[in-house]
Amino acid sequence: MTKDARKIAIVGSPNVGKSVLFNNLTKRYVTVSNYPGTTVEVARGKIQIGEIECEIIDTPGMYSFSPITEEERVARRILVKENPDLVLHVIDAKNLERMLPLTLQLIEAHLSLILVLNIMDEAKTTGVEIDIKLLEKELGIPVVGTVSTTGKGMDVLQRR
Ligand SMILES: Nc1nc2c(ncn2[C@@H]2O[C@H](COP(=O)(O)OP(=O)(O)O)[C@@H](O)[C@H]2O)c(=O)[nH]1
Ligand SMILES: [Mg+2]
Repeated sequence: MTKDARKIAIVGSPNVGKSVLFNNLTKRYVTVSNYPGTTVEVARGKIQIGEIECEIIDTPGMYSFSPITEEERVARRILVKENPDLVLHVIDAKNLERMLPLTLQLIEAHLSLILVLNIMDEAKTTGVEIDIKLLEKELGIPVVGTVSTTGKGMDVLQRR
């Protein structure tokens, strides 16, 4: 996240911990408002990364980059129209295979991406083992493991 990111968007399917991650990363200046012309709420906050103050956006849940629901349309519009410098794709590490297709769609859309494997605590207890280095190599993007409810991995994420 240390590259020249001025605008960061957090994306991913519902219930993967996007909002908990957002609240971890941004402690101040949070505003929640309806996305223009919709009833979908979007939270925006500020985050200080090194010298740079960035805007960070908690987008509505999306399963696919081809939108079906109003939430997905808003999430897509944020990615396409607001040109974030960095996108954090948050997934539930327990459901890696089910969630990777969206990662690939985001890569194909030429978005600058970090894959956040969240809920690593439950993944570990259910015996899921993920080779993060191998995944980074296969995908060609940074991959970080986190437990957003405890803050684990936030330091690593902010250094990427
Ligand atoms: N065990 C565990 N639970 C998590 C983690 N991150 C989020 N959660 C829980 O997952 C649920 C959904 O989180 P939320 O941030 O609302 O998901 P969102 O829909 O992606 O914004 C909440 O009950 C969180 O407490 C994590 O790393 N580990
Ligand atoms: Mg949320």
